[in-house]
Amino acid sequence: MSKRQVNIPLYIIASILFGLKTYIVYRFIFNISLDNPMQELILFINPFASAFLIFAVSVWFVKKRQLKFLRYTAFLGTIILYFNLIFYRNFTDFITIPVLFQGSNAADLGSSILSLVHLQDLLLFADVAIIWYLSRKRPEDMAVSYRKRAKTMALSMSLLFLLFNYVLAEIERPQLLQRTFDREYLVKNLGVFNYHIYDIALQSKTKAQRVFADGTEMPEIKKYVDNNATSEQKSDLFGIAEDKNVIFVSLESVQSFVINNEVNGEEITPFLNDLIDDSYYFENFYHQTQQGKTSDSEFLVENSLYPLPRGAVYFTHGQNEYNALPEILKEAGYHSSVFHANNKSFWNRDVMYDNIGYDKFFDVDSYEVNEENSIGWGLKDKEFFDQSIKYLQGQQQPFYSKFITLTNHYPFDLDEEDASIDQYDSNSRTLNQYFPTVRYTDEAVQQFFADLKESGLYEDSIIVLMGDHYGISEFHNKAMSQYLGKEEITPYDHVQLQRVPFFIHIPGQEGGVISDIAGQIDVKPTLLHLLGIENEDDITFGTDLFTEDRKDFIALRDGSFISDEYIYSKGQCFNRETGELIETDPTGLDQGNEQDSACQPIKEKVEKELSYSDQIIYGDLFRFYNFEEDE
Ligand code: GP9
Ligand code: MN
Repeated sequence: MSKRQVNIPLYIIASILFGLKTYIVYRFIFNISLDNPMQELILFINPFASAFLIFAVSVWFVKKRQLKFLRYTAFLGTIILYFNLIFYRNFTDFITIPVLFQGSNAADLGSSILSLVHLQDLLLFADVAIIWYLSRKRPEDMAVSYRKRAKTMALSMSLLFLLFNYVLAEIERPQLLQRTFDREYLVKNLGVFNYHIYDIALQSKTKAQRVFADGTEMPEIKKYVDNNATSEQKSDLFGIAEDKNVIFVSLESVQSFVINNEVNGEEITPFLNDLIDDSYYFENFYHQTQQGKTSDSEFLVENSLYPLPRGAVYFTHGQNEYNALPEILKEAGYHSSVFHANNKSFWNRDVMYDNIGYDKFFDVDSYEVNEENSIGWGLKDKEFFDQSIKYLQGQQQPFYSKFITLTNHYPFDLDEEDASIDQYDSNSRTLNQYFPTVRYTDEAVQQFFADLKESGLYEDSIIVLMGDHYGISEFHNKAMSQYLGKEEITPYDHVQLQRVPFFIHIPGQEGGVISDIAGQIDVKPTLLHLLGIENEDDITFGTDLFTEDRKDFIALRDGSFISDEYIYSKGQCFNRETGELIETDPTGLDQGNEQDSACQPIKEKVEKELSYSDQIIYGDLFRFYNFEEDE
């Protein structure tokens, strides 16, 4: 071969080798689930995009430094990858900064570290060895000295490559970064290195907000909740379910409009409709979730605090101090658990559940999931309940167990054999598909009730069912108005569509339909009340739904609200009964009639309440508050 052969510069070789290695690790060592070809493609692209981004920086250095930079970044990158690998072998999760510095995890790793390190792991350093070798043996061929334009070109290429990766990821998972659903999704879509950068940025923001809080805000907030929310009154139902098991079922995306309603002349939820007859059923119960969707609804139920206006509080503030339902129940002798056949890191659940005192999380690894028994997001609900019963029976009693269903999740895919009713016919495929999937969930719950009875658990339990959030978004308003037989969906209708079913089924109790306004914020005080657990020092923004003396509004997370008389949304104030528009711009400033505004006084209370709740979370204020002070 002649001496004039074309040399491939080391930064390119390094990008290819390191990218390839990272891909192999993602694909074959991390158990990353790939649901479609697009995900496969993204997973293939991102290791190379990340590697090229870092290594291409080297072209800006002088030749000697260039090679040094490549050697050390390849080594450091491998170390980071390797630490994640070790962490993954133990926790089946990726490293997140706060968890890494959390004493218990580090200790856990420490004791088992030897079993997590394998001899063949040395292979992971093969590319580093090649890079070192080449840079030492053939420094002249390996380094480049580009002109400025070529350097800029290399940089632009690497950024373009990253952008391309990000755009594909956004197509695959809209709002990936804003919503932060799942560490695995982030790694899958952006790669482990970009994920770490994102995680560090997110955690720094959280930390910075927390630093300036000193607890002086607490007395004012405590006074507010004592006056407005936490009621000390006890209804006749106080303690009615004392020492009973609590089985809480979160109904994925089930909204109230399907209850006692039909599609193509068929009942949509026959089982739930019948269940109303021997349960407490709240027909004006609203979800109060935002971007954190299911996890926001869980947060509301566990804490009676509001989720955040942006992002998922489960992710951003999963390490805060809380006084959550499972912790309170533990004090009362309860064992608590969650059943959900999804990846445990989704919504950061593994971290959050641990923090708020759940004893056990039966995640996807506790279930047998295969092609036949899954659809859409995973295990079908009927299978899910079926496979859960044995675990439920094995638990120490009394228990608090939360079940999170999954099948009725957007885009509402369902196998033909599981559909008992026909789809709707409109321009929205989503709405059309929604009805048979809701019916499927209804049937799954019916079967669960039967299994509970058969297992003997039913009599000693109360069963609570709640829709987690809307399933049909505003995008489908046209189809929705067709279905509801309305000309259009007004902001008033939109608020009313945020109602989700809420049932409290106490075997042996007749129950009744309750029309008072209610929300997810009220679940925690209500359950504690039924279980007869006094919790006077708690700070909750909700109230027990069975007492007379209740706060007079339900705040939605976007600032809309529902009061006995009014519904307010997007600057418009409506009569709650008739839906008639009373005023726009309720500040009244335009008309100079501030005093007469119907919605303004409540709007101010709502804003205050949401801001108090946000302050607690951003400042991690509960670390300054002693929940057992007066006991
Ligand atoms: C994921 C499940 C669904 O585990 O809770 O999440 P969602 O998108 O409804 O928040
Ligand atoms: Mn959900």
